[in-house]
Amino acid sequence: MSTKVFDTKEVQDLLAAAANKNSAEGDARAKQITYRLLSDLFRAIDDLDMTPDEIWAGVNYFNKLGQDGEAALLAAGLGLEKYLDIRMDAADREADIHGGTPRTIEGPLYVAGAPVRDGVSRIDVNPDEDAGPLVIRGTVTGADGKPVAGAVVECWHANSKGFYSHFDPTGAQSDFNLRGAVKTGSDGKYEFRTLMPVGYGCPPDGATQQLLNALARHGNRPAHVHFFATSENNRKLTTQINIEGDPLIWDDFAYATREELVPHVVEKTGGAALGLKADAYKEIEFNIELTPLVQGKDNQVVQRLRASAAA
Ligand code: MBD
Ligand code: FE
Repeated sequence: MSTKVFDTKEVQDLLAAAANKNSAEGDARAKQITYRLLSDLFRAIDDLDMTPDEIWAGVNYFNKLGQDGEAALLAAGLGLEKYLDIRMDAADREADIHGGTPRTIEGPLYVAGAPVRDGVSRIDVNPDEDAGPLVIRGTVTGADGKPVAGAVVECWHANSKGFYSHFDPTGAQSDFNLRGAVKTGSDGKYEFRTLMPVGYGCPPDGATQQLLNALARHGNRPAHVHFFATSENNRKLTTQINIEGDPLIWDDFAYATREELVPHVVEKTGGAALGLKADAYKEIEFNIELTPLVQGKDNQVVQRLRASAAA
């Protein structure tokens, strides 16, 4: 069908009515966004001559996406979450904010409420035969290069099957396994004693993987560890590191890799004295440089629905 109806009065009136554009009531921002997104969709339907069958397939896809609880997973997989990072990076440059450890996406699997320890936390609660011991440690510094005392570094990552506690379909993990929080002392140092993660893969029967299949894309991430770093006088940092050597580092379905976020993995011995499960272990030094508040405010605190639990 080559007929175009988008620009007709009938369609334009329909859009305005659907978004209640000409009323003073309602949430002005919700109306603005609804009107714009619906307009863009209507225009795309016309331009691409989308069929009713395609539209209903799409509508039903949203139902499955919700049933599967995967809307935030799809947001990561379609680059929407990365796009927000690109915009925040650009906003920082525009505000002349430079330096600091680069941000990268939070992803959908954070759980609030991990117990906060002083300086060091051992976070492998459950044994994991296939995972070797890993120490991740570093110093939190401010823009002045000095250690930040009282910073809270949180981390969370997958086990050797690529599953996260609280979201593990096998039910094998205890609450807060491989999730922790450490408060820095005056030296700014933090340390997590844990086990080496393996990369995540989207649920094979889920809505996200279904769309990725249609696009001939995979739904896998390289092995990685997530971080939040918060402190009173700096902006919150949301970031991740990748495990050096993972073949998917530059083929992440969620586009979270950044060159500065692939620290070296160093082979060490002396794990027994640290209480690790083997004497030989791997160590990653990941120093975290925070950026100052903007006019006294942290403009990096993102509100989104997050799981939480009591430790
Ligand atoms: C993850 O572990 C993750 O970090 C992202 C972004 C998406 C899915 C699973
Ligand atoms: Fe993750």
